[in-house]
Amino acid sequence: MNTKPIIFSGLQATGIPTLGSLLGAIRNWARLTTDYNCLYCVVDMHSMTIRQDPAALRNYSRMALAWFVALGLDPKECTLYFQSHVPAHAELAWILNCFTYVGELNRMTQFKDKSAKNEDNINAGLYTYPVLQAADILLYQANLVPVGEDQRQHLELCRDIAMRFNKIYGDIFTVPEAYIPPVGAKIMGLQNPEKKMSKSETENEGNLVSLSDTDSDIIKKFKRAVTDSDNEIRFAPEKPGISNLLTIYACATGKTIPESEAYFSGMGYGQLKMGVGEAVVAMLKPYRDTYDRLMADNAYLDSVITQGAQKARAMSEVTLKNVKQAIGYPMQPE
Ligand code: AQP
Repeated sequence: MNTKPIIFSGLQATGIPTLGSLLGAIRNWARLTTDYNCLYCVVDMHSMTIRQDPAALRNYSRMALAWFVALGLDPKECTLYFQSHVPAHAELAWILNCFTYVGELNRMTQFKDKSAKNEDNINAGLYTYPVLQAADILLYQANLVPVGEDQRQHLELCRDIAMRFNKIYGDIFTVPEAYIPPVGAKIMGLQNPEKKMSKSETENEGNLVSLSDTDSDIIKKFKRAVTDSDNEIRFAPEKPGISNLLTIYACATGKTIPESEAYFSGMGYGQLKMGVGEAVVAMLKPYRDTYDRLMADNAYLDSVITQGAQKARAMSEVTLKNVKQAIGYPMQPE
């Protein structure tokens, strides 16, 4: 039996992952696989909160899973799976909906942001998204949830739901902690460094770096990145564009922010942008080669998907059974 502490995290299959999700989340996931029992999930059920083209959703889901493996998540060391392959997520989400207050959901900033972006489709799923996310995490008794800064509020809600439930029914759920990386927790857009880099932000293509961009696209996007007018390479809140470039450089090279500032000291913005672009291209190269190889190997990917679903189902059923018993559902016939 695996007695290591448990980690759960997920990624939406709404497009090709960005440099933001790589640096803010997936790269950290890979670092945690030796010390933790990790479950990493393509959260295709969450993707339904925004209208999806069925073929594209299926395709993006498979691509996301291939990226997981290419970015260093070894399916022998962790559980990689699709959320929709494990029905317990939806079953627990319904129950947790009944332990979540409308007032709490009204305060979620992501709901407000996403409703503003999708005025013609403000559906109930978008509203209760954080409850499904809580179910994702609590189902596996996760101790730690590595996420970007944008998910902090949802994690707090998940903890509140778990504590509320435990207070009524006893210690059913582990109350999870967020793991938010000290550097890279919020990679900002290259054109709008005041806002997080998001894969669905497609109006201005230069704003995001997608993991499948070509080397020359990446360099071009960095060359056009928004900076400021004082020509001083320094990490500071009043310099969001420069701070974002320094953060990306630090994450891509493994240097600290002060080391990155020192490296570019005395250089101009043009050299900074070029230096960051080249560092990102160099970092992505080996990952991309592996990704291409994996996408060509259907049999291998299918086996990862099947085994991941089996492992996740077995783990999820233990908690779900305890929950059903605790709340008073009639015993299931065997
Ligand atoms: N820009 C970012 N900086 C740091 N971390 C990020 N994450 C996402 N973008 C950044 C983290 O990556 C994990 C997976 O996120 P996701 O793709 O499931 O969902 P998201 O946060 O909604 O990402 P997007 O790109 O903004 O998706 P759309 O556009 O579909 O809404 C999470 O841990 C997230 O914090």
